[in-house]
Amino acid sequence: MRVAEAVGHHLAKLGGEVVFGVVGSGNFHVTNALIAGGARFLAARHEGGAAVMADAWARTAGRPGIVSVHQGPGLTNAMTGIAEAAKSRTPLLVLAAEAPEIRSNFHVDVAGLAAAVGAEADRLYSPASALADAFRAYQTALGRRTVILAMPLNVQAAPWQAGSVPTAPRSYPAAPSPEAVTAVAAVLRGCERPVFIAGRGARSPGVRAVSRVSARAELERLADACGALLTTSAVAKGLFRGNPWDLDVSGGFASPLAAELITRADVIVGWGCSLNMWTMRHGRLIGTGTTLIQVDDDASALGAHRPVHLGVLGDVAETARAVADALVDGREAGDGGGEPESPGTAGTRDTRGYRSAELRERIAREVRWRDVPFADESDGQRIDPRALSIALDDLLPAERTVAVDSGNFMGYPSMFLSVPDEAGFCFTQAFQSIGLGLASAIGAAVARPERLAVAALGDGGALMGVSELETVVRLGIPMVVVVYDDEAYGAEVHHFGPDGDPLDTVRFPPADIAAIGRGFGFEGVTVRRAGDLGAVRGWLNGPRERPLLIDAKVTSSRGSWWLQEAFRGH
Ligand SMILES: Cc1ncc(C[n+]2csc(CCOP(=O)(O)OP(=O)(O)O)c2C)c(N)n1
Ligand SMILES: [Mg+2]
Repeated sequence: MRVAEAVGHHLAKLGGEVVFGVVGSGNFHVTNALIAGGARFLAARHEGGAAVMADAWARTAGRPGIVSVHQGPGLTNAMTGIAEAAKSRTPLLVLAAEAPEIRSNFHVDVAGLAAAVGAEADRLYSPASALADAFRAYQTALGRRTVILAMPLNVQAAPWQAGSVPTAPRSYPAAPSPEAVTAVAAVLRGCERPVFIAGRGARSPGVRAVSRVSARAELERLADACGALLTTSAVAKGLFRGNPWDLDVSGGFASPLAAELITRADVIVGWGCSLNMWTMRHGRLIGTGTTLIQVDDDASALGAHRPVHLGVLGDVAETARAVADALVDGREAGDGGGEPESPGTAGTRDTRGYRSAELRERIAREVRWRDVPFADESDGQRIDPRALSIALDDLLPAERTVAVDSGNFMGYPSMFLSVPDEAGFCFTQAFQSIGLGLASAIGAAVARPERLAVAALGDGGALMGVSELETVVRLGIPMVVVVYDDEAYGAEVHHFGPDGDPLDTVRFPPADIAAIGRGFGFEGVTVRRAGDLGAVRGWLNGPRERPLLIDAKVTSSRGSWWLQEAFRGH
């Protein structure tokens, strides 16, 4: 057996269940061995798409993703997706063939590429060490890292030499210190209007990246014990769906009521949340005099974006559990022993501070963007993106996965479409690249095939990632692709338009994107007014044999309000 085959078999055994990729000679054998070992292989049409699909699959499934690419251009094509995954701390293993000979056309500096985007680099060093090398790389990925494993062609082709194969070390969630638990409990005991902001670390906590369990139950129990309202960063949207105290997303996407309540908080606790400029609107969501606490299992995250009064190093779920124990019966961390309390037994403060009956009703009435009044600017030729999004929210089944590309339009689907839970929202925006939305929807759809995948794209992002339309059709995914088509790089138009700059470089003539979709095998509809959405209803009620592409010609008279936040950032 060649090393390539031994590595593929080994990775399949370690847990490689789905592999996305584009196969060339350098990753042919390793990919086939993964398949022979039981993994499912899904071919993308561009390595950028493959990397994003694997990232989105990992986020949605809550398990590490694998992507397999050819040497040289296979890897460089994948780099944007790898950068997105690395910045998002997605557990992702990139199997990258490598031409080790420096004069080869295919040679690239793999470690240099990895370092450039914040990914980890590892390598199959020799036939004797190859399995241990692959194992180490996989273990690194499990620790919420994106790892590029260079697989030199000569090592891959060598006969495999059986050697000892390490077994996985047991990892434990990081427990917070007893002093930190006492300090957080003391702040929460004394406050009146606490707000919890849950981020990526609450959605798929550190060592639990291998399972789908979020920290929702622990956070809700603690929130009940101290009377906190609940909100999330954009990437964790949906985490508290159904909780009456859920304010949905904090930051640029926050509704007026959510923003008001967050700003009036006397304590904000960020749970596995970086509290960055997006989530905190450059700090403007933090009221003067608000105590800011941050809990994270990564010490370097504490205080990285905002100065915090109290930074706690610890796993989100472990810390929330320990603080709730301390609040409920004065039990302090380390007491251990007793039976764990089930959620809901922590005693509630539904009458204190924020948790009044009036506010509960107000949240139910006002917190969703779609319930915020607006003047519909649809003009018969173009549909207002808010009206479009609300109509789609009504039409699409609740069991959906929404994936959103980047651009001026991005807030409309993010804010106006509800999602069933945190796995129902896939937001690959850490690198702020356009063109990732469609591949994100594919990866998420493969992870949750029972949910209707909805890819929300701008016309720019849609045409940038267009090759993966064929992948949707080939894989038979019954997806809805909705293109918010303003015939422009709207973000740039609204960025520079007010300064009177020429905009010819960022405006485009109309493109019949519905026809482009039909060319790939989609059902394609053009929507200019609400009445045109009947075709969408028809598709939803039909057999959904082909995926649906909606080219929505949207109004674009002004920049979106959340984009103003982005312009402050660069
Ligand atoms: C790969 C990449 N290239 C360029 C940009 C700069 N950029 C940000 S938004 C945007 C326009 C996107 O256009 P579209 O997808 O139509 O969305 P819209 O802004 O029009 O709503 C561009 C070019 C980027 N973020 N990523
Ligand atoms: Mg556009």
